[in-house]
Amino acid sequence: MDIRSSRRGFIRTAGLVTGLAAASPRHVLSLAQAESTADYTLRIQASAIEIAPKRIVSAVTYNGQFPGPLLRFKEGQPVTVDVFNDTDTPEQLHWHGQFLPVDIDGAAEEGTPYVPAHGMRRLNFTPGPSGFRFYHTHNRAGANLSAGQYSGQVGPVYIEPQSSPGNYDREIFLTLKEFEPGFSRGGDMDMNFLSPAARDKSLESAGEAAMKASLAQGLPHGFEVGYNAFTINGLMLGHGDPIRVKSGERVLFHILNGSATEIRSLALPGHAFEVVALDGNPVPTRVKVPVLWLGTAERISALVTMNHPGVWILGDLADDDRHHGMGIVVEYANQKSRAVWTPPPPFKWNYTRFGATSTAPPSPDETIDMLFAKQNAAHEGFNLWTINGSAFPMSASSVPATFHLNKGRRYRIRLRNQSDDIHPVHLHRHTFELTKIAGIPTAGVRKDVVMLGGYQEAEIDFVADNPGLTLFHCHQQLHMDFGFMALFDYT
Ligand SMILES: [Cu+2]
Repeated sequence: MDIRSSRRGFIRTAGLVTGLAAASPRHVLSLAQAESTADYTLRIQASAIEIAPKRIVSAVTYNGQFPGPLLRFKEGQPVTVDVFNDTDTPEQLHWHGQFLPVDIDGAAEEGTPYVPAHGMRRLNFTPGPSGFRFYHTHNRAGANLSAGQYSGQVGPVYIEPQSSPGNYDREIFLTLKEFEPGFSRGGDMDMNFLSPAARDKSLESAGEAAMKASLAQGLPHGFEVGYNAFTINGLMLGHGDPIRVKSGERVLFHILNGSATEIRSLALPGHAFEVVALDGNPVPTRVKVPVLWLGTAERISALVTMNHPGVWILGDLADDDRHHGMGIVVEYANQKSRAVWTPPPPFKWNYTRFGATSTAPPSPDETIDMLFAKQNAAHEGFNLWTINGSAFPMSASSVPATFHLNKGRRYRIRLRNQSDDIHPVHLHRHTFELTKIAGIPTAGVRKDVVMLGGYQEAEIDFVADNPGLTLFHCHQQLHMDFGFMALFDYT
């Protein structure tokens, strides 16, 4: 998927395609400009994607492929990206994990202009910070399971640092993503993988009481989303080429959870992942782990030394999801057996392992409290989500900011989860530092998404250094679309 080597060829090809599509003079003008200087061209279009032989799904994609093309930028070097929208729906393209101005960032709530239906936007910006980022649609989907991130609008970004990122033989990008979504009334999946596991008793009793009261009124459980097809780089396990490796090779995997709603895990039998970066940011302590866990929109960069020859399944721990496609074969040279899966040893995912061992974070100038709560099935059968008692309005009109920042100050957000769901919460246009996870202090792990466990607390710190409206939300599409969002502004 690395298109850097053929970038000129790629742009020429895109030019040919746009030439064919240019039906009106308005398009011809903008397309002529586009061909002259854009570094990359992305076309949002409805496409058929073959995720396994004769298993073809319809999805809105970037450039007709899933995932979208890998975009390689250089930190601090300005780029031009042309985004064409061939669909009937105005679109938002969000540059997840970058420090960009609001007119580029890609969120209507912040005021980014839409890429108009059958129109285009030319984006000029300076990429950063370096590391593994991604781009995806920021449209609301609501009850429409072909919209928003349920579609195929996800692609990786790698921003090369000004200094060398380290020693490995090659890089492989993997995007994890489900297709064929459907609604269910199922209860929540038991995901007991986070450590520390300590639950806050007051959050738990309040959340349980609210759920009991709702069920006592005769309401069913709110809708959840499930999937029939699971893919890595758009292919179900067993289809497409395996990852071919040689004994002794050091492979740097850049793994993106591109799911709209799901938390994913990965293991490679007989191998360890040395985690070098979380959400694209180098970790203070590199740790070897047998399993990776990624909430929606999280990224992990991990080195694997290929020292266990055979043919293996790099796959999700959930048997059902793996059997429905969530995996990819890793094949050593001169090995031709059937791909083998063996479950990894019991393991809990703990962000604080990757933290700094001897330093403490600076004290914040101010602390912001956020309490997250669920109103079961309260909105046309969907769960409604509130932050400090308020659900973000679902209207298209602009909404005033709830939280106010002063430039240069360091803020701590105390996240408290009064529900039993795990929420991968995301802050736009800034990086935050994890400072406490379920009561355990930590420092030095810098991220833009963090999974907040059911009935748990966490603290994240950030410096207000990028003025403009800034969106905060749960990255689970079903949660963000039904209230779980808030805006920060700068005063
Ligand atoms: Cu959530």
